[in-house]
Amino acid sequence: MQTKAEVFSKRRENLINSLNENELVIVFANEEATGANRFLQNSHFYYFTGLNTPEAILIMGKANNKGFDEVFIQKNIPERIVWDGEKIWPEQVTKISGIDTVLFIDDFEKNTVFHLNAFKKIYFNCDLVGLNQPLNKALFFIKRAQERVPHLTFEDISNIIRPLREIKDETEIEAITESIRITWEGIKLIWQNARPGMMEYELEAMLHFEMQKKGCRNYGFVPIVAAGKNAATLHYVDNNTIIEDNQLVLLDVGASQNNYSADISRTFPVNGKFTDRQKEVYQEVLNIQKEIIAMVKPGVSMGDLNKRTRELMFASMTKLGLIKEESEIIKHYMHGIGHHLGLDVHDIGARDSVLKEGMVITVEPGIYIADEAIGIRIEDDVLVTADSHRVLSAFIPKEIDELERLLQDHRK
Ligand SMILES: [Mn+2]
Repeated sequence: MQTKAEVFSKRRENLINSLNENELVIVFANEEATGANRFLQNSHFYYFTGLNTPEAILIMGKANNKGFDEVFIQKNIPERIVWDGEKIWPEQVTKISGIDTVLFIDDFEKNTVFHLNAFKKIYFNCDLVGLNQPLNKALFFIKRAQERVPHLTFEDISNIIRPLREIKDETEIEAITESIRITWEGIKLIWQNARPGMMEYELEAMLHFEMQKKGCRNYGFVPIVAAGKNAATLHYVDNNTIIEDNQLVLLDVGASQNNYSADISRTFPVNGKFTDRQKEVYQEVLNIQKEIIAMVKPGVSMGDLNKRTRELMFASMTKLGLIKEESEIIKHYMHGIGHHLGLDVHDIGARDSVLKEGMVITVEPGIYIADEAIGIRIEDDVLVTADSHRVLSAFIPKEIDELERLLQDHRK
């Protein structure tokens, strides 16, 4: 069994091996949280260090055919400890990340200009900032570095980090699965306790309760709890409408434990029983979802999955009396079949990737009929294995009879 520090060290080694001579990578951690927000780490920074430490900076590079890495962290100021608590100490950083050279942020800029002068190309991570917004720390640093060392070229880190991050290792698959388990506990509580007349946010509170109970502090994304026609608005997150009898509720939810996110959608009748029409539409979505999941294996592309989904959608929508022409599919299904999942809910990885062993993707077809107040999406998280796939969320029920039985057991 590898220790965690060995896992993170291996990831840095892999990245360094992919560098050319005289290339440097600078990965900025996220800045300290402000206001009512809780700190969330930058995914690239976490991937290479395992550190949930704000304001830190990781450097990796290759020079004279040798790789090196070092990390800069904030210093503990004795008078501040009583206010803010202790910041992480260098020994802890080494223990978690496996990085031996731990320096302080205060020394970053004066150290780094010498570094920079010896390199040709710098890869860096930073969030896009609007032209009318102030520069963030990363951009501010790059601007000054460019002025002082004009021979440098800068490139976003995405292209070199994508091939690494899109293939998940054991630790990552376990972390995603743990987030899925917690999400399932939340969905289960909702299924047991949802009743007509409740507000959507009451259901959201149940998910949150289960998450907090497991020590999981963050959502992977703002949860969608959408009743009736709200479910036909794809990014509905108000969650503040009353749920009427006979309505379906669409849940698109995901906990994020240990920085890894789950992403699960389930749709259920609030009173425990589908109407005939709801059942008919649900079954079409479920059949499509199962057929697409069955295709998942190395060598198949996301494009293939999308293409097949459209063919199946056309057949289903025609059968349901919704459309006559293929061009009308977009009226009732307007998103892609899925995306990569990992540290980020829409994880790094191309939307047209050719699947490889170790990738984790979502499969999430939906049919949305605003006029009938029906919006159905069924989403599972799927790992691509050596010659096939494994549905990581397979334990979350989705068959109509299983769902109705489960719902009705709690409504007697
Ligand atoms: Mn999704």
